[in-house]
Amino acid sequence: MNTEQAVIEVTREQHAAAMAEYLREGEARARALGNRGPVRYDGRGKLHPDILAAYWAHGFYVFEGVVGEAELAELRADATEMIERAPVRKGAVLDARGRPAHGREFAIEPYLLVRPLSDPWGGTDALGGRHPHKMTEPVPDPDAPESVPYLMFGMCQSMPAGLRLYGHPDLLAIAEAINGEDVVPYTDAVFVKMPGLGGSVAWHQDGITHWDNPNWDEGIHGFNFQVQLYRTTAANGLWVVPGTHKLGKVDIKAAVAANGGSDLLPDAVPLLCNPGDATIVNRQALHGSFANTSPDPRVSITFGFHRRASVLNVQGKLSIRPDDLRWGAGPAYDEQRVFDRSAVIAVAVDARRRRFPQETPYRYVPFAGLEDDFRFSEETWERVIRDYNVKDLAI
Ligand SMILES: O=C(O)CCC(=O)C(=O)O
Repeated sequence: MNTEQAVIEVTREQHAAAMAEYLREGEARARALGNRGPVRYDGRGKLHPDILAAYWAHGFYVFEGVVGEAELAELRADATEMIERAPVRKGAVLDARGRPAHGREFAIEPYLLVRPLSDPWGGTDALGGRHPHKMTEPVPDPDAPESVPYLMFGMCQSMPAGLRLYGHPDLLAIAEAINGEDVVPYTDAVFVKMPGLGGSVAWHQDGITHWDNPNWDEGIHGFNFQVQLYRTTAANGLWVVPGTHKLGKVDIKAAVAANGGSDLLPDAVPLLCNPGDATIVNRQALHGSFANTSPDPRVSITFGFHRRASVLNVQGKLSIRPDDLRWGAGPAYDEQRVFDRSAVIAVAVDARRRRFPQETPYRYVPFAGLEDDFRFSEETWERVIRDYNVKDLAI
């Protein structure tokens, strides 16, 4: 646990008021960057090079209007159901209404619950110690629950609309443009930031494996999508420090110290989205989010992709399981593991084809010719989807 930082008690209202000017300035910086717009393709049907250039310049991009109304409604319904079926507290088998909590049968616990407005990782050695500074933790209102959902894992098995989103042709085309046509998946998690309750995510860079790799470059740790189910604001949204994906490992403690100990980092910008927008954030970019003392919810469906070369025969150093956030324990990811985890994409593409027959399905090159073995069915759900996240490719 962090022992060095002084703890200053602020109420939810004081926290929101103290952030107001920083939020306004961050919004203005974000709008000036110009790295946002609808998904666009070039004449060959590949992601437009201007978009890629903006992504590599800033380390993130906001794609507007990726998910339509009907799909958004299905995603919201599934996410709401999953939130409501969370165990009432860690280790409980019932939800807040006394019903059986969701997902007790899965190999990986689907929920990470936290104390309202808390920062569970800052200043701890969780997740390879990648969050060295503890964020401000406002005191929750007296009527706040004991714990709230913070992360929900395994959307492809817990949310039918989540599996279909995983096969979205535009999102997979973007993943291919960044990581190559043999792109492989990483993990997924839904970040839940309930109004006045949601916890913070301390400043960090995601990757922990390749910093000393002689072949290190700006894309070696991949990127994460976030698909937003509600409008995101400077107060509840994810913040990124543009360009930091190029810098190697950032000394986060020093950056906060140079900012007078404040976690309101001066150059950061918020990801401002409407419902249905999708962002990409380079996993090497310095990013984080504040306790949600605002009145607006955020539910961000987050899932990442890697270059195949970044994971194949590489030891998985990052443990992202809610009950085991240490690092360094995993075996090297062999061909079979990469194939098995990638098969989720193949099944997702078919699940999506059935729901949205008017779309042109994404053609996932590693499974070309194998489509019939990975049609969406009860059999593939059991073989490929159930407990797929045990095979996540985390680096
Ligand atoms: O959405 C957030 O608040 C945190 C997201 C994050 O840290 C990530 O995607 O790696």
